[in-house]
Parts: sequence; structure tokens; C-alpha cells
Amino acid sequence: TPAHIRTMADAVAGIKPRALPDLPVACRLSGLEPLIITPESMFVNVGERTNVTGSAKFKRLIKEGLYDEALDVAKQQVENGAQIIDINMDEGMLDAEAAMVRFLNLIAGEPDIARVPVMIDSSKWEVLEAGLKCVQGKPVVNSISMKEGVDKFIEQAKLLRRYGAAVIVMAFDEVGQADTRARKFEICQRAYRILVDQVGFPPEDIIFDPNIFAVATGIDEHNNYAVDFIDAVKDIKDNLPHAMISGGVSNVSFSFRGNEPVREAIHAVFLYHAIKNGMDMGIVNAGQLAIYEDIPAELKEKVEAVVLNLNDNATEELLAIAEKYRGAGAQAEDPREQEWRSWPVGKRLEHALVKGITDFIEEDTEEARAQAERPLHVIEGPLMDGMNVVGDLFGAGKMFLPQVVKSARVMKRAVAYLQPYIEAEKSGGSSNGKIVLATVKGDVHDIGKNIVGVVLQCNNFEIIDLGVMVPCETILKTAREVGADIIGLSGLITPSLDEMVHVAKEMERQGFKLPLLIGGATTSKAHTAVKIEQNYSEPVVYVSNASRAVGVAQSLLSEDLKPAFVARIDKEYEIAREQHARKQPRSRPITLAEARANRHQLDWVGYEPPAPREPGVQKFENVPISVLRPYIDWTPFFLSWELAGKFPRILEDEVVGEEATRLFADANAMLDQLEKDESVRCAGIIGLFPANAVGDSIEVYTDESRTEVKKVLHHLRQQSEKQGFPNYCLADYVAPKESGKPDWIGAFAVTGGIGEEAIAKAYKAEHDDYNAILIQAVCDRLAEAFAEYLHEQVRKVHWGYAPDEALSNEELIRENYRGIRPAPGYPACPEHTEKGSIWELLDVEQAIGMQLTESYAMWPGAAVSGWYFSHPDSKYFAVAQIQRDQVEDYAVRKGMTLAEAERWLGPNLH
Ligand code: THG
Repeated sequence: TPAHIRTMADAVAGIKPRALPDLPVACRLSGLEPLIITPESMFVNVGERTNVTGSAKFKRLIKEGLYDEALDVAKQQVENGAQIIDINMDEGMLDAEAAMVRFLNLIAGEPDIARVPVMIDSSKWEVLEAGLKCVQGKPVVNSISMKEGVDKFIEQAKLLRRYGAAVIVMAFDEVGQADTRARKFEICQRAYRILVDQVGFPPEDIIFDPNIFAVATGIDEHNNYAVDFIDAVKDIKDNLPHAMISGGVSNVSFSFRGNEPVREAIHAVFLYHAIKNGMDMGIVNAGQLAIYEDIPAELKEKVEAVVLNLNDNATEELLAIAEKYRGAGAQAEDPREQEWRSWPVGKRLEHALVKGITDFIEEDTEEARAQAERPLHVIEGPLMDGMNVVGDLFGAGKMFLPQVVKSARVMKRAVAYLQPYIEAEKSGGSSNGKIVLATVKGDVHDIGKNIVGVVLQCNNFEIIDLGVMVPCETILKTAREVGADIIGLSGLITPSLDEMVHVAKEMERQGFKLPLLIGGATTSKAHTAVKIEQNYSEPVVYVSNASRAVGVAQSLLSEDLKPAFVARIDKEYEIAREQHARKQPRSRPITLAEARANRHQLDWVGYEPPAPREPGVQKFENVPISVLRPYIDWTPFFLSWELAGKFPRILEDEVVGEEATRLFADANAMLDQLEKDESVRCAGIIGLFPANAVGDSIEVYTDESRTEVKKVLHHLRQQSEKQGFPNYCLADYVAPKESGKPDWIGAFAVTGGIGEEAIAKAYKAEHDDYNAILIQAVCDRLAEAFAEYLHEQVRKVHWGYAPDEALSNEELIRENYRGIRPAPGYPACPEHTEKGSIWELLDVEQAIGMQLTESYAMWPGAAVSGWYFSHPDSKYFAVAQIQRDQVEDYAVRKGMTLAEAERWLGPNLH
């Protein structure tokens, strides 16, 4: 109420606002995320498609009130790389002001769009102002000019300062639009002086648009328009410090409307020269920008002549060749019209395989079958030829995993189509070999194994995939029954290493003669060499990633290649074993007593542990995916597809960018779908409990009386000699019992994948491994995002010790917050059975249905669980080099035998 505001104003009257940080000059815009443009920044793409005059489709959607679909247009622009989106509702039949307000408000609820700043585009001041009143962050107003005189210009500029917006100033004055280099510069200079000197407008928030007009119109006076713009860019950049330059790029090619490839070439050439002169940003069709270097030489030469106005015949010459290039672009034309559809059927099958196109696979396979003598010949002929091309490209690093998996989908659909015919003939195909794959007992995760399976299938290996949590007996029995040529084992968590050793020993005992492949996140060459290989007389080979699997399998099954390959592996592993034996601990091991004496001493006297606002257990049974999406850390998603690089930079990576962008689009489409049909549920549970540390353990109490211990949590302490650092242990971050200070600890378990398994299965049944793997990878990300989101909610609300925290997703990913959420099985508490305490404290299984396997893997596999610590000094650290005396101590504390403790701590022991 006004009274409230007045009180606030009185309270701070006369107090100086905090000094602004001393930041370098830059145009600082923001949506939900900041966009900072400096002279060093790359060219900034402003998406043009959310413009009723610039897109027939967008106009129709807005006119028909289909705002959801109109939002998709905006989203696609952002996904395609628009860093700002231009929104324009200026259409005669529309209430532009209302449409602008409605659309901007809808965008505000879509984090995928609202992430980027908005450019409010209108020729009507009322529309701009209406937009300014509802847009969040710092937008750009497009545009103002001196066309109605200086007074109005100043008045509008002042208002823009109040609204806190950057502005596009068109090179337009009382006389008209600037068309020559001289006029463009003259007007911009005049406007600059007025804005900077009279209005006090920060020059870095001024974006000049010196007018991009169409060239090659047939009117000679237009021929120099692009040159005038490009030159004016330089004049402005040289003389008007910090001012920036933008323009509507697609305008320049209006005369080639309908011929997208030529238009794209014109844009690329135009931008190439304008950016060289300092153009900072442009309104473009994001996602449809051609690369200057990629334009065919002939086209480039003719376009260059037009853009740079190199000769009087330039337009005619471009027109003469333009038709030839029409349709060369990847336009959304009718797929049946595409050139490759006219190729011979074998070539078409190959093309479909290489490009991963399933649209025509059944009809093409049928055509090939009709021509072939036997249905099997289709597989052995054109389909295998196509897969060989895929294999070669993949091997040469010219194709990436997601694409290979899509190719496999095409292959599988074709084979499925042929299957009934082949069976009718009762003829079987020949494969390169049979491989039994399994994720070992106790372990649930299998993205990596699924990918390996698909890649091997692509290379004509027959895969018998036994899935997850497969007991040794089942693996060996199946291998015998099907006459396997190779067995492959996968595992994600450390206890699986032991299980693999067990399988190897059993294979030896039962006299198996097959090679054994070892893979998965927890495995390594060293472990395979040191722990597994000597237990089995046949080759045991560690496969580091899917790309290596084919080479290894082929070598092992080829009479010619095998001896040399096995000799090489033997030698490699011998060296790995020697290295392992010689490996010195990086620092001197110390005794547990020494380590404990060097604990992290915190000042508990001067510190008040925050009491949770909402103690006890709380369930979150159906958190909408739309809430979790903004919290997704995408970098590991790409890694699971063997595409390395940090998101979002990976989307622009020279080598994998294109593939990453496609994969990202597919993942987002899947998330859209999951959001709509709610087929996957995200459920979680948290609990905040009274707790105090006792030595290296933490006692969790039943209630605030702290008399009854509900559960003891066991932690390990770093046990190597430190220089100037403590020997860390998580228990140090909870107030020790003897301090007399009440403290608390939290526990959580979340899953992003109730229902995921069924969907993956359904995809597999349709021979669609690509989507089967994609949904797993997506749900994994959802689980991690859920953990991040819930931790934030705990800090801000449930525990509530950081109510005012406001961090971006990037800051969350960098863990720039107070408190940590270490998870059992990871370095800070490396021992998996501690998950059992979380399950008991929260009654996880009963409450939300998540389970633990005998190896303490979580089910569903897309899951995260762990502890919450609130102390500001708690950090994420690694427990390393645990010495024997600690294992003994730990075993006693946990009530395990020494052998059990050794087994669970296995990989952490030195
Ligand atoms: N300067 C400033 N703002 C601007 C422009 C400018 N805003 C609008 C415009 N010019 C920039 N935006 C577009 C958007 C689309 C097109 C051109 C410029 C375009 N559209 C296709 C066409 O007309 O052929 C439509 C295709 C379809 O119908 O889908 O070319 O210069 N400050």
C-alpha cells in the first residue's frame, strides 16, 4: 500500500545507495540470464521470427490466438541460437499493444525463452511502452528516431532511461531515412551527441541501426545500399565510442524472396563484411545462417559482386544463376521432392542409413526386397553396405554417436520389415558374431551398455542384451545356450567391480573359452589388469567407450587379427600392472590418530547452527518437469553420448556442434512431450533431523530432546599427510556433541524417472534405440536437476538458512551456495551402504517407491540421494588413501567384519 511504501521510503531517506561496482563499459542486457556485449563479443544473433510482419506463420498464429504455438516459434529461435528475440506485433488488423503485452507475459513463464533478453519492436511508442511495463530484465527497445523531431526523441529517451532499457536508434531524421554513408553517419552522430550530452544516456546502451535496405532490386540507385551500410558501420564505430550497431539483415535480400539458399548466401556475405567493420548484432533468422566459407564458389562470387556493388551487371549475373541454387538449402520442403528420392533404391537405403532418416525405410526396403532374389540379400547387400559407410565415417571421427544410433534405428526398422519374409524362407542370416551383454548383479544403469550394443549391432554383431541386475549364473547360462562368441559386462558403481571379478572366476571354473569385455563408468584399464584379468585364462579386455567396442570385438573374433591383438593387450596390461605396483601414494600416509589430530577445527562457540524451519520428513510426489528443466546441467548429457564439451559452448563447437545441436533439440522435444503427457514422474523426499557429531560419526536423534539416537552415520577421514590443510571428514561440519550446540543434518532421495523404464521398453519394441537411450539420458538429467532444485528449496525454504539466495543455473552448477549435498558412493562419502541409512531415516521405499539393490544401486536408475550439510565451511572434498587402521576402525563403528568393510571400501583403499 502507499503507506507501506512511504514507510519504506522514510526508513531509507537520506541514506546513500550502495556504490555501483566498478565494471568495465559494456552493453549489459538480461532476460533471466545476463547478456553482456563487449567489443570482444561474437556477433549477437537477434531472432527475427517472432514478428507478425516478418513471418507469415507467426502472423497467423497470433491472429488466430494460437499463443502456445507462437511461443514455440520464440523457443525455436532461442534453441537455434538467438541470444535476443525481436518481438513485433505491428499489424493492421491486430491490437498490437494487447498482443505485445499478452505475448511478453506468456514468455515470462517460459524459462527456455525468458532466459534471453527481449527486443521490443514496434513503430508505435504506445506499444513499446506497454511492452516495457511488463518485460523483466533489461530489454532493448526497437526503435526510436528523430523523425518526429528532437523534442519527442529526447522525451522518449528519458523515459527509456527510467524503464532501464537499451535502445535501437534508427538513422532517421525530420528529413527522412538515411540512405547514403554520409547521411547515415551524420544522423547517428547527431543522435549520439543529443543522447549522451543532453539526456545522459550511457553510450553503451545505444544501438544504431543505419538502415539495411534491399539490394539487387533492379533499381540502380539501390545498388550501393549494402556498401553504404557497411561503410557507415565503420564511421560510427570509429567516431562514436561504445555505441553499437545492429540492423535487420534479412531486409537486404528481399528481392530474392522465395529463394532461401540465395538469400542465405547474401546474408552471409553481407554479415561477413559488416561484422569485419564492427557490426555488433543483427536481426536474423537464427538457425538459418549460412557460413561464409560454405557458400559454393560461383554463388559466392556473384553474391559478393552484388553486395559490394562491384560492377553494373552484378544483379543480372546473380539472377542468371539464382535458380540453380534454389532448393539447395535444408528447407522444410516436401521430403518427397528431395533429390535423393530419385536415386536408385540401393543408394536411397544407404542415404537413409547414413542420415538416419526413417521416413521411407519400409517402402524402400520393400522395393529392394521385390528386386532381390532373396530377402536376406537386402540385408547383406544394400543395408550392410550402408552400415559399412556409417561404420567407416564413425571410425574416421566424421560421424558421432547419436547419429550412429539413429542409423541403427533405420537398420532395425528395415530388418524388422524383412523378418517375416526371411522366416518364411527359413533362412538365417550370418552375423559377425554373437555377443551377450549384461549389467552385472546389483547394478541398474545401462546407458553405456545400450549404446555399445547398438554400435555393435550396426556392425553386424548379434547382440543378446540381458539388461540390468543380471546374476552371474544367468549370464553364463545364456552364453552357453546361444553359443555366444563374446561376453560383455557393464557396471556403474564400485561394488560391481567385485561382481565382475566373480564372473571372471566363474568363467574360469566352468571352463569357458570366450573373450570377456569389461566396460562402464566404474571400470578402468588398471582395475581390469590388476583385479580381473589374472582370474581368467582367455582374453579380458577393457573397453573404454562405445567407439572402441567394434574394433575390439572384430579383433577378438578374427583368426588373423586375434593373436597380435591379444599379445598387445597382454603387454599393455602387464605395463598397467607394473605401473600400479610402482605407484607411490602422492603424499605420505599417516595414522588415523594423526589424521584425527589434524581435523578441521571449526569455531563452534562463535557459531549458531541454523535450526530448520520445517524439521522432519517431507514428500514431493509429482514435481512438474517444467519446474526442473531450468535446473538441468546439460554438459554430462552430451558426455553420455560421447560428445565432449561444455554446454552451451558445445552447440557451437566446430567439430561436434552440429550433432550436439540436433541432439539437444531432440532432448528438448522429448522433455516437451514428457511435460505434456506426464508419462514420467519425478518424486523425492527430504528429511531434516537433529544431529551432533561424535568423532568421525554423526548421531541423528529422534527428536529435539536429543536423548534417543535414531541412526548413526559413518564417515571416513582423509589419511594422507597434508601441508597446511586439515585431514577432512564430513563429520567435522556438524557440531560435536561435546560442544553442547544443537545442530542438524538433512537427507534426501530423488528420482527423475518413475515410468522411464516402460517408455524405454516401448521404444525398444519399436526398434527405436535412439529414443530408448535418449529417455534414459534425459531422465538422468532430470534426477540431477531435481536434486539441485530441491537443495535450493531446502536452503531457501525448508531448512531456510539462505532465504534470499538468488543464483543462476550456472552458479548452481558451480555450487556457489552455502552448504553441500554429498552423496554416498562419491568421494566425500565413498561407501555405498550408507545409502541404507538414508532409506531407513526417510523410509524412502515405502514413501515414494525408490529401492536399493543388494549392491546399493538405486532403482529407478535415474536417481540421486545424499545428505545436506549447512555449515558454510563444509566443502566438497575427496576422501583418499584410507589406511588399514581406518578400515578396522570403520568396520568396528559400522558393525561390519573387516572383510566386508574392505570389500565396500575396495577402490578407495591404498
Ligand atoms: N531494423 C530494425 N528492426 C527491424 C528491421 C530493421 N525489425 C523488422 C525487420 N527489419 C527485421 N526482421 C525481419 C524479419 C523477417 C524478414 C525480414 C526482416 C523476412 N521474412 C520473410 C519474407 O518476408 O520473405 C518471411 C518468411 C515467412 O513468411 O515466413 O525476410 O531493419 N531495427
